[in-house]
Parts: sequence; structure tokens; C-alpha cells
Amino acid sequence: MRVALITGITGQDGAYLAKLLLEKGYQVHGMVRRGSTLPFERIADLTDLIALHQGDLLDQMALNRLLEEVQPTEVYNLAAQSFVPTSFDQPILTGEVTALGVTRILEAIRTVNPNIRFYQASSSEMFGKVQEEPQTEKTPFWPRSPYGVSKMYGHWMTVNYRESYNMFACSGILFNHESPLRGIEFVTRKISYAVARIAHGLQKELRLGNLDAERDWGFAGDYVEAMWLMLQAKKPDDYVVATGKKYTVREFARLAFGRVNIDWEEHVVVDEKFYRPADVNTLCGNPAKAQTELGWKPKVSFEQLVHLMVDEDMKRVKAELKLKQEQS
Ligand code: NDP
Ligand code: GDR
Repeated sequence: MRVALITGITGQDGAYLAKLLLEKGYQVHGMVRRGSTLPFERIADLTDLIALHQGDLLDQMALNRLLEEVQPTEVYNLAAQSFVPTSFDQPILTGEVTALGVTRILEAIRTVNPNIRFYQASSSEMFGKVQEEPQTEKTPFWPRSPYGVSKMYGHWMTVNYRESYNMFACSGILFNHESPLRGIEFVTRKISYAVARIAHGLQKELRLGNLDAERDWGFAGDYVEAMWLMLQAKKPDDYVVATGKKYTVREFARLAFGRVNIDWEEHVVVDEKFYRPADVNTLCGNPAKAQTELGWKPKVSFEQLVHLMVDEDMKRVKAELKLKQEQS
């Protein structure tokens, strides 16, 4: 029996990965933080099929006990303080969770069962102020936020545990990946949700920051497959996962508004409040190694992704409106 433990199972990637692993016949366990409410919105349809356990990347003993109890064959560490602007406001917390949290889980694996295969959710944010384009596994890092610095630490700890203790530890350097389950604070979902609300007459303007920022955007459903493939390979390694194409935030907005025949320029307002102390202006990855060695390829195009997100948010806003009308 293949047994997987996913940290960050309540996040966007956690939900897609849990679904993928269930389809592949895994017993799926997820670590969740204790909260005063239990929304678990993204995994609501999976809760009967997976086992959830309380834990936190801040708590070493709880992580050790969790591994003893679950006895996983694979651990996917997706948990993080993952929002870049918050990392400027809360750099210490970001370091504790997103950086040291990786060491805590690696230590738990080393102590409980060093044969567990480990996936670390590393990020293109590590490239930051990019030195070459497109970025590969060999491109030097120059992170531009406490989040990027924390991910870089987690990446090198993963490499270090592989080299020091011969552990099957992989680092996936994933470029931005989005979906209808993306958190509402990230720019793509902020746009798609606002487009749906504007189309339904619920809001007039959308305030955004740096419209010139370029990202290599893919679909989260495709990217979790790459995570799984890394842990099925013959040897542990690090891989860039990307589409190889980049677009600006402006292009995302134009396409998203265009989906519902609205002119984006009539609604988007640039607001310096959303500028970052230091931003990553451009990112574009080269997924050649993942394609050659893992046989991985992205399936959903940029245009399909934008349309999917807008279409789903149109349905969501319509349902929200209907519920409101029924309640009033
Ligand atoms: P989300 O922000 O949607 O999810 C983050 C998850 O981490 C949530 O389940 C959250 O739980 C959990 N978490 C936060 N802090 C802790 C903690 N102290 N202990 C345990 N769990 C915690 O992220 P995504 O799904 O988008 O991303 C998954 C991972 O991949 C993250 O590590 C992210 O940094 C990384 N990544 C993401 C990319 C992307 O484009 N999406 C690209 C590259 C890397 P809760 O629900 O309780 O808040
Ligand atoms: P990012 O994603 O920082 O790349 O991190 P985000 O969607 O937040 O920003 C992308 C770019 O858009 C610009 N931008 C705005 N961003 C937000 N959030 N809100 C705005 O209003 C806005 N206007 C312009 C930003 O300046 C930025 O340049 C994501 C996260 O998922 C990380 O966890 C992950 O590691 C990386 O992607 C790869």
C-alpha cells in the first residue's frame, strides 16, 4: 500500500495533489492546522476519502509523532506561508514556517524513517532578480523577498539531506501555477474573481499593482503531476516545472475581461498600495529536464487557464448572488 502524507493539504496544490493520489490508489493523509473554524473548502468533497491529522510545521514533536502514526511512504511538503507581500510584513514567521519548517520535517523523516521519499515545494521566486532567461536548474538564485529567501533555504536543506544522509529528497522548482482554487489574494484569482463581480454589477473597479510584471503561468492540476513523477523516478533530483512562456499581469487582465466582453481598461486602476518593496519583474522557466527525465509536459495553455478561472468565478458569483437572494 502506498501511503502519502501531504502538508498544506488545505491549500490549492494540496487539494489537487490529494485528488491525484487518490486516483492512483494511495492512502492519503493530510496535516492540518488547528483553527477555530473548519472550512477546508478546497477538500470538502474529499474528506470521506482522506485522513486528516492536526499538526504544524512549527512543532517538531508533533511532526515526529505524525510520521510514527501514519508511516507514510511519501511525504509532500506543500505547507508554507506562501504569500509574498505577507512575507515582507511577517518575515520572522515566514522564516519559521517556510524555511525552518522544511528542516523540521526533514529531521522528522531522518529520525522516524529515512527511507520515506520527500518532495519539497520550492519556487521560481528563488530566482528573483534573474540572471538568465529562461531559468533552469542551474540558474543562480537571487531572491527578492523574505519568502524567496526562505524557499531558498528550504531548497538547499533538501539538497543537503539528500547529499548528507542519502535520503530520497527532491526539490520541485515550480513556477506560478493557478486554478479556480487559487487563493483570492494572488493576482490571477484576484483578477478572475473581480471580473466575475464586475460582470454581475457587484463592483466597478479592480485595483492592482505592477501590471508590467511577467510570469510563466501554468495550471495547478498539471503541476501536481510533476510532483508525483519526481517521487517515482529512479533517483532523487531537482526539477524546474514551467511552461516556458511568459505573459504580463496586463495581458492576464486583458484576456480575463475579454472573456466576458468587457474592456479591462475601463475598470483596472493602478494602486501603489500593491507595489512590493522589491518585486520579481520577470520569470520564465525551461522545463526541458522535467520533460526529458520525467516525461512531464503542461497540458493547459495560458488562454485556457484564464478562461477556466473566469468561467468558474462567473459560476461562483452567480451562485453567491442566488443564495443572497434566497436569504433576503
Ligand atoms: P497555499 O497558500 O494555497 O497553501 C498553503 C498551505 O500551507 C495551506 O494548507 C496552509 O494551511 C498551510 N500552512 C501554512 N502555514 C502552516 C504551518 N505553520 N503549518 C502547517 N501548515 C501550514 O499554497 P499553494 O497550494 O499555492 O502552494 C503550495 C506550496 O507550493 C507552498 O509551499 C508554496 O509556497 C509553493 N509554491 C506555490 C506555487 C504556486 O504558484 N502556487 C509556485 C511555487 C511554489 P491553512 O489552510 O491552515 O492556512
Ligand atoms: P507571486 O504571485 O508573488 O509570483 O508568488 P502573485 O500572484 O501574488 O503576484 C504575481 C505578480 O503580480 C504582481 N501584481 C500583483 N500581485 C498581487 N498579489 N496583487 C495585486 O494586486 C497585484 N498587482 C500586480 C506582483 O507584483 C507580482 O509581480 C506566487 C506564490 O504562489 C508563491 O507562493 C509562489 O512561490 C510563486 O508564485 C511562484
